[in-house]
Amino acid sequence: MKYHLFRKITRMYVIVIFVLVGCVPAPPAPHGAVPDPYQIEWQKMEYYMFVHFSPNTFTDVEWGDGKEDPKVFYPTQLDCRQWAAIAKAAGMKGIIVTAKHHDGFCLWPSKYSTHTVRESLWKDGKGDILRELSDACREYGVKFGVYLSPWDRNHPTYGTAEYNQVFANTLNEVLSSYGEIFEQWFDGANGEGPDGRMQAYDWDLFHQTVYRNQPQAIIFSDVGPGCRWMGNERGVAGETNWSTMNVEGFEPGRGAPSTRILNSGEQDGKAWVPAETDVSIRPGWFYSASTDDRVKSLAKLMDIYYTSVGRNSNLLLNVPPDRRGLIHPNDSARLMEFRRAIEEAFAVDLAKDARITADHTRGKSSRYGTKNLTDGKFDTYWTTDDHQLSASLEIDFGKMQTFNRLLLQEYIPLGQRVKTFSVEYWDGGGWQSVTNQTTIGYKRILRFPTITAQKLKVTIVESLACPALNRVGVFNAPDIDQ
Ligand code: FUL
Repeated sequence: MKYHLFRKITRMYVIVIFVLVGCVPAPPAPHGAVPDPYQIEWQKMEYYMFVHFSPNTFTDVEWGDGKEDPKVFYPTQLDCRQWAAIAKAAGMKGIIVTAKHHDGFCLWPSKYSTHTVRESLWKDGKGDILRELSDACREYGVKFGVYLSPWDRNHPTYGTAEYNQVFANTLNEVLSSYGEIFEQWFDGANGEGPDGRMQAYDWDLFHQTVYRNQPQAIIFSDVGPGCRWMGNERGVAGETNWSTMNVEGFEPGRGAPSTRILNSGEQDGKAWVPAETDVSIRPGWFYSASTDDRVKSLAKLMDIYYTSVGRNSNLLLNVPPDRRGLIHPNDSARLMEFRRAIEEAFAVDLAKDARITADHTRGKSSRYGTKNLTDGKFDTYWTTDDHQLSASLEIDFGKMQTFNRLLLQEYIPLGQRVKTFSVEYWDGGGWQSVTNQTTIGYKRILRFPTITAQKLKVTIVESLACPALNRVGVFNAPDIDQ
C-alpha cells in the first residue's frame, strides 16, 4: 500500500516536471562566431579613455623619430590621480595609456631600453608612470589598459631578427608588473626603424606573451583577436556593423583588410572581433597648446557617441595630458558636459511603462516574452521559434508620447543575428515609416526627427537565425546644437 502511494506520488512529480519543461522550449542555439565571456564584459564597458603622453607632448609633434633627448620629458605637476578622477567623473570605465609610442620612449623604467622615464629629468629618473597610473585606476575603480607600439624608431635592434624577442620581453615586463590589464592595444603602424630598416612582426609570440600574463585581456589590432580597429579616426563606425569578420590570412597594419571592411565587419565572418572606435577630443593625439581652443564641441562628441556606441562599437576617447602632466581644464570641462548630455538623453525610458507585444514569441512562452526587453537584465531576452526569422514588436505607450531616439540591443552571447529591421509609428490611421536599417549588435541607437505618437513598431525583417533582443528603449533627447 505504502509502496503504491510512493509510486503514485513519484509519477505525479515526473508528469508535472515533464509538463513544465515541455512548456518552455530550450534557448536558441548560438549563431556563427560568438563572443567569449571576456569580450562580453569588455563590450559592456562601452566608453573609456585613451591617454597619449610621451616626449611628443613636449616637442609638439605627433610622431617622434626616437632621436629626442629623453630629458625633454619633464612634466612639472604630473598627477595620474587627476586623470583617473576625471575618467571616473566622466563616466568612463577604463584608461589605456601609450606606454610606448612609435618613438620608443617607455613611460616606465624598462630594462630593455635606454630611452625611458629613467633617462628623463622627471623625478630625477626615479619615476614610473605605469605604476602611478595603475595605482590611480585601482583607487578610482576604473580599469587599466596599455598601448604598446611594435613599431619602434629608437630601439637599436629594430629591423633585426632579435627585435621580436626584445618587444616580447618588453611586453612581458609591462604585463607582469602592474596588475590586471583589461586591454592590450597594438598599433598597426609599421614604418621604418633606425637606418630605414623594416620589421616583420611575430604576432604569435606577442599574443602568447599577452595571454600568458593576462588571459582576460582584450587584444586590439586591425584584426583583433579581441577587438578590431573600425577603420578611421573620425569616430564614425559603419551604420552596418557586424562584430564578425574573417581574419584568417590577414595581419595588423599593411596586411589588414580594407578600411571599408574594418568599418562594417562581415556578415557571417568566422571570428568575433567587435569594433572599437578610437578618436581624439582634440585634432591631434598628443597635447599641443595650439589646440587648446579646438577641443571638440559637445555636439560633435554627441555625434561621435551615436556613431560609435550607437553603432555597435565601444568608444575609446583620447584625452591627452598637457606639459604639466595634467588634463587641461578645457578637456575636462567638456568631458563633464558630455557625460551630463548622455545622461539627459537617456534619463527617461518611455518603453518601460509601455505595453510591448510581439507577433511571435518562442514557444509562446513568457520565459522568452517581451517583458525581457525592459527588465534591465542582460541575460533575459525576447526571441522567436527557430524557423521564425522575421517578427514585429509593437510598443504601445497608452497615450501620445514624444520621442526621437530608439535603442535596441541583441543578446550577443547567441551571436549577432539581425540583418535588417524597420521602424514605423502609428499616426492614428496607419503605420508611417521612420527608417529602414541594417544591423543591431550589442547596441544600436537611432536618432530621428521628433515624433509624437501612441505606438511605435520595430520589425525585424531579416535575421540570420531567430532574433534575440534583450533591450528596447525609447527616449526623447534634448537637442544639442553646439
Ligand atoms: C595610430 C598612431 O600612428 C597614432 O600616433 C595614434 O597613436 C593612433 C591611436 O594610432 O596608428
